[in-house]
Amino acid sequence: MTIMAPRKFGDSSDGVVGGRQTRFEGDLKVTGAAKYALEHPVENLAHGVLVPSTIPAGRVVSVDAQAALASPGVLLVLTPEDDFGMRVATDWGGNRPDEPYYPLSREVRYNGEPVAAVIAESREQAVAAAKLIRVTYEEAPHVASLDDPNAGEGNLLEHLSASWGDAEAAYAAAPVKVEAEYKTPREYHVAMEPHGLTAKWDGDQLTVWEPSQWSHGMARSYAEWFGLPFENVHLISPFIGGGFGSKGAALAHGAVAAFAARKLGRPVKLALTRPQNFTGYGGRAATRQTIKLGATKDGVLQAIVHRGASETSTYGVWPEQTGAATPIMYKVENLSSEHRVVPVNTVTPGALRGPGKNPSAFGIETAMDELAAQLGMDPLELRLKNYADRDYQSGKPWSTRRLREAMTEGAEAFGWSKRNHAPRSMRDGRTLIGWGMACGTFPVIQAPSEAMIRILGNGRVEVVSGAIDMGQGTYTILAQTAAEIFGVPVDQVEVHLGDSRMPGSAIAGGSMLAGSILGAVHKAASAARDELIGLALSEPNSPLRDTGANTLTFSGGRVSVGGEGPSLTLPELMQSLGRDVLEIRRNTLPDGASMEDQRQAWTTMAKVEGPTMGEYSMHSWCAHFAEVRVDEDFGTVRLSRMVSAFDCGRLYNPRMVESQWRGGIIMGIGQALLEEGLVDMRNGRTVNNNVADYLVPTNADVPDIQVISVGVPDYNASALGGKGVGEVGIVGVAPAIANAVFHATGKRVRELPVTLEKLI
Ligand code: MCN
Ligand code: MOS
Repeated sequence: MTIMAPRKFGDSSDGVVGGRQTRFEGDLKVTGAAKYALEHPVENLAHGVLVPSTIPAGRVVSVDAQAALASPGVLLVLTPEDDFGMRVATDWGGNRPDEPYYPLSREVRYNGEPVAAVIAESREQAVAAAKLIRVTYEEAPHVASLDDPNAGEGNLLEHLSASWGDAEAAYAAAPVKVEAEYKTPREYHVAMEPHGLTAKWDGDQLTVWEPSQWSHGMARSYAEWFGLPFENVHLISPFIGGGFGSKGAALAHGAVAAFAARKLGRPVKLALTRPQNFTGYGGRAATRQTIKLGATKDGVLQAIVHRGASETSTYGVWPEQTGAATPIMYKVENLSSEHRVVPVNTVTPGALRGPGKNPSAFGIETAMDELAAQLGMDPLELRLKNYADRDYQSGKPWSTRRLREAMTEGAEAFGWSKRNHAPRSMRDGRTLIGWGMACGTFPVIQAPSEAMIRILGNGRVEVVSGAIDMGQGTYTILAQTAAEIFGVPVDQVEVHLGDSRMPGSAIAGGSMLAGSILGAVHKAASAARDELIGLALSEPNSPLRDTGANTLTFSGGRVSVGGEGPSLTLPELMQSLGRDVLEIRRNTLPDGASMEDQRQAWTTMAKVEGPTMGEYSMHSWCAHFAEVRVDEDFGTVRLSRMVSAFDCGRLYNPRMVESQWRGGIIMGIGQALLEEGLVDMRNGRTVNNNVADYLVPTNADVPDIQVISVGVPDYNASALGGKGVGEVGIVGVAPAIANAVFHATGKRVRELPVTLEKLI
């Protein structure tokens, strides 16, 4: 499908990098023309549904499928008995065990794990038949959650520990101390578009229409499962209805659908039900952490001691790093931070917007508020007093850190100076008013990417990349970049994304895509422009040939010598050059990178670089200011105002960025006040596994949110000077709101979400 620019363009100055161009694919989405994975029309479809386990631990003894097989329309029932002939694949590439893979497991490791699947002529028939499947289990003892008395202390992850100075001794000697435990529950992505796919085989070629945050990485996993060359898998994902971390990897239901399609010789569509979305991919792990802060009487931090833990599954390790933000927020000479993972009977938890940094910020940013309260000090002043002049963990200087500006400009816009710092000091009748603040951060992650630019004879400029737009604005910023380089309006650009057969790209994850892919598109487009200039100045039929110029200007849709003399539109230039198409492909790997380097770069995480790989320590930063209104009698909390200031470097499109920040903040509101996966301790099931009972913020829960940019371009962070935007918005929101609730009520809630029963 061709992705066209919106019909309305706003200002022409919007169509360049840094402009406020409206969403490029917006028309297609609001008119329904955009096709999401499960809407893709495929002939002769069969429909699959999963049968989830109903016990949390044990094994499948037998599956009685007789009644299901006799049910109308049923084509196939799959059970752990089947010989799948598949091999284990990896999520991120790298070494994998040479072992068979059973997407339907005989071992049951969590409640909801798929143990059978039914494929039928229609979805309704498959659903009806699935209810007739009888599974006999041998149940084993289980550990339901982090709160289970049998959960234990878990396993220390050395590589996530940080330590310098002598934190325990400095804490013991500090005249002012705070110590507290903070907890966050399981949280879920609840993207509007649920998980699901259609898989179709043509001989040994597999096509998969599936929402994806990483077309190349997921295609590689499918190839690994079936022992195919990467090229044989074609994963198509032009539109995604939200991923938030849940759509970066190929999952068991994808394996079941692809296997069934091959076995039946028919395309198979398999959609997870909303409850199955809670177990198809893990949500954010529940965490707990203890923080001890030692300070002088005038509020100079002496020590931070941090001990954290998060849930993982019994078969995989996903650390939700409670110490991810702790070591880099403040200047401190003595720090010790440790993180443990505690295996329980859950699906392996996973990435959810701002993994690690998010619960980590809840800990350290609430603890700082507690310290400020104990000192009788303004929490803003406490933070400024302990401002980290460098990264004390890596010892490296910041590339850019405008957190001071974020704090002061955010405070100014919020009116923070009018705050009476005593708790319960502000009210409006029976409504207590509280003002709270907290900071947040997210690392700059970099990865190589590739892009292709095609200039057609009719003057249209095409940008082609396997990169993903799940709503962040990838289409828009790529169109702006190409429009700027060729000096054409955005409606002369087409963008093609979301396809594993297109040039390779960084994952739409870790807030790394924009910086990575823009670098590649900028490089390819600049190279294409240079090529055009060379041809225009040398080809015999080019009207620009005898100008004697050594370069040309692309502006206002025309190519000229610095705006003087003869000028041509792109179609005129292409015609004079006798060219129907000019195609240039470039990547951001070092020159001369081998094919193997390229394969690794696009299909694995091998070439991803963290925030301190180079000379500097690079991160996005933010400061949130929240106002809550708490009903004194009922304990209900309403967020009434929010001001957040960010340093994300240069903004490629402030309109998209503001939407990303607000989106992150809104998820943070949910985390602060509503979201909580409730585990039934008897059977390890997440009870509220649907969008009626798992509460996320609605419009009525979201007040006016003012967002402010204080960033400056950071050319260490990316080729065009931007830092990550997609995740930092959520980080620090929950502690800002919980700190506001403390200010309103005098009651400290250390366990999210802040619900009324915790206040009364
Ligand atoms: N941007 C910009 N200037 C910058 C950086 C980014 O204009 N300096 C804008 C661009 O519009 C870009 C967007 O912000 O498309 C996000 O860029 P970036 O921070 O690089 O993040 P990614 O493109 O890698 O997107 C992933 C990120 C993550 S990890 C999650 S989780 C998340 C998020 O984006 N999930 C989202 N934002 C989401 N937004 C929507 N609508 N849906 C999701 O599932
Ligand atoms: Mo985002 S949680 O890294 O997809």
